[in-house]
Amino acid sequence: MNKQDKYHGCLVGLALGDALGAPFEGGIIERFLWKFFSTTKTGEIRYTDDTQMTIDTAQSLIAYQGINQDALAEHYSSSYQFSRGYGATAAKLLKAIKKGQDWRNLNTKYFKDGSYGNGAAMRIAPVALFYSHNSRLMQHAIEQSSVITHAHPDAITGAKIIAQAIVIMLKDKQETIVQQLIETNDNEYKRKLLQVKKWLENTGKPTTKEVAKKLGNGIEAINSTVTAVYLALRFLNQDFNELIKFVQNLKGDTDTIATMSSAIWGAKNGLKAIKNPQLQILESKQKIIKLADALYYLSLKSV
Ligand code: AR6
Ligand code: MG
Repeated sequence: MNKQDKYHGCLVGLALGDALGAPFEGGIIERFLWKFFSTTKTGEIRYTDDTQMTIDTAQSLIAYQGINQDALAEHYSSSYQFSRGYGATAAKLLKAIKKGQDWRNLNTKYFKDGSYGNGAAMRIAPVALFYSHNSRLMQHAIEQSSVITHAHPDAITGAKIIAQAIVIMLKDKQETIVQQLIETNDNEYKRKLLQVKKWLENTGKPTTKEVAKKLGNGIEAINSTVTAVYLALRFLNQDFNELIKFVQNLKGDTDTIATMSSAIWGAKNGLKAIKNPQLQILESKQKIIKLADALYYLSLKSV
């Protein structure tokens, strides 16, 4: 499989999953509100904060050849737009940075231990792509990029799980992925990963309700990152659209679960495997492909 196509599949898959999951997110109010923001003026399907922050992460990584925390904080805040559907606390924090405050004074201001939302995990794919050949540097970069908005250990662990899953998908041997994740995690994350192992080993297919109940479908990293890993693995050898259909029916934080699971699925199968008519009308598709290209070439430097 062409490695560069896997990079395309990861980032473009992520954006497409986000745009396709967004209309199904949350309750009646969120779904109603998204109708006003779901397309661009030229009729493309719009992505949410997940993809915007992923693009920000990629651009900053490319510009600085690594994580420059202050520049990244600045980048995240200058891209903030209400219409992308940012998490409530993340929105407050980014607006405060825009007004000139230091992220170091904000990331534990609203919650003592920081946010445990899935906002760090949803934007982590470029870090995985950039550092795919150096796990030690990747772990450090994940911590540095996450802590700007998500200081809580659960949020950082969730980002590490998604990044690790993407890196494994870029390589040839994926059979041991769940075992590797189980070995590198503990507590509630480990418990959920053991559930994933059990489900993948049995032939039974849990329903959306069972998945939401056992793994979660919420905005918290602990209730969405393992879910995304499970769904990416369950649908890994199936059509991309089957994965999306399942996530759309999962309820809860559908756009972010679709974002994270699509990034993992795309890193395994590549962009050429994504057969969905909406791909032709995805906002900023060419720009995202170019970012994936730049990350691909930069990652080769560190081999
Ligand atoms: N204690 C209590 N509540 C918390 C805590 C905490 N430590 N951390 C987070 N929350 P936020 P995100 C609650 O704002 O993670 C969007 O749709 C709190 O109600 O950091 O960037 C994104 O696309 C807080 O407002 O956002 C994601 O799908 C909320 O969790 C999703 O929202 C979200 O945390 C989360 O994005
Ligand atoms: Mg979201």
